[in-house]
Amino acid sequence: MKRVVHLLLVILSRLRKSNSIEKLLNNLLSTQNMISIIIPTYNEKSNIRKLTSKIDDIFKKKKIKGEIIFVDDNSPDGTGKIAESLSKKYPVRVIHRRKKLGLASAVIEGFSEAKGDIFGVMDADLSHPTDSIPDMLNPIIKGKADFTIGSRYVGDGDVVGWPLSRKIISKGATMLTRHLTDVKDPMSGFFFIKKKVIDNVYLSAKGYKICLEIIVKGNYKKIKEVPITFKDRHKGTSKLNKSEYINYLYNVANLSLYNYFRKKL
Ligand SMILES: Nc1nc2c(ncn2[C@@H]2O[C@H](COP(=O)(O)OP(=O)(O)OP(=O)(O)O)[C@@H](O)[C@H]2O)c(=O)[nH]1
Ligand SMILES: [Mg+2]
Repeated sequence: MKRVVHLLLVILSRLRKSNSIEKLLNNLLSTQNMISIIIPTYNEKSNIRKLTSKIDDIFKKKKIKGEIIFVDDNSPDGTGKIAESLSKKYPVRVIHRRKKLGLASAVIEGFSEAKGDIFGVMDADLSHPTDSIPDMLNPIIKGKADFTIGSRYVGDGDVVGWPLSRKIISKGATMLTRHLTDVKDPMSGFFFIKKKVIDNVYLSAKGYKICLEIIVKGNYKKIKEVPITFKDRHKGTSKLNKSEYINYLYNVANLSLYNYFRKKL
């Protein structure tokens, strides 16, 4: 018995010396219900101030412990510097990358730096309604879903300001995912997940539609789509180009193969 007690004391004193217990406790306290919102940016200087202040308002109003992580790809318009200056006033961190490396890889890099236990992703161009953040977080916090998606295609969800051609392309691209998921808006760029949804999940970091990849590969029991009104960007220019459409087709093909072989195994 004496020996066991002695052994325990030795282990405890070692742990204390290495600060492991404190670190463990600190980690548990600091990450409890903390929300990390990842926002990829490329040339969004006219949008990020307003976006940050709107998200911060929500954090304060709803007493959310949250952080915003901008992942900027060395935007020529100086978005990175502005984001850095916002970090003095708001709970903002900035990841600066050396060049334009793509939206999906920016989000993945944001995930790897995030401190929260719930991760959110949204665009910087004010297309996604910050007012919907609480509605998207609630089901996750209450344990009713592990994954919520801001959806243009359920209930009162809507798109404002898109020309007919863009609507048709979006609907067509969504139809191509029907064999992969029942989610009505799997191409949404606005979603929240519990951290564990992507634990040990390899995300390819290619292309534009990271939400679809997480739907196919993630660890979750329940997804909930929350209706949102998506507004086309007012300021800045779109980064969506022809090569992204081709990339998208390539990604859907890849995910289809992934799904096929997973079911076979
Ligand atoms: N870090 C990083 N962010 C990007 C990159 N491409 C796009 N983004 C950001 O990703 C988000 C979505 O890009 P958007 O250009 O708005 O794409 P979209 O919403 O499909 O198209 P529009 O709203 O019509 O412009 C925005 O916040 C962009 O600034 C990139 O290569 N790197
Ligand atoms: Mg946009």
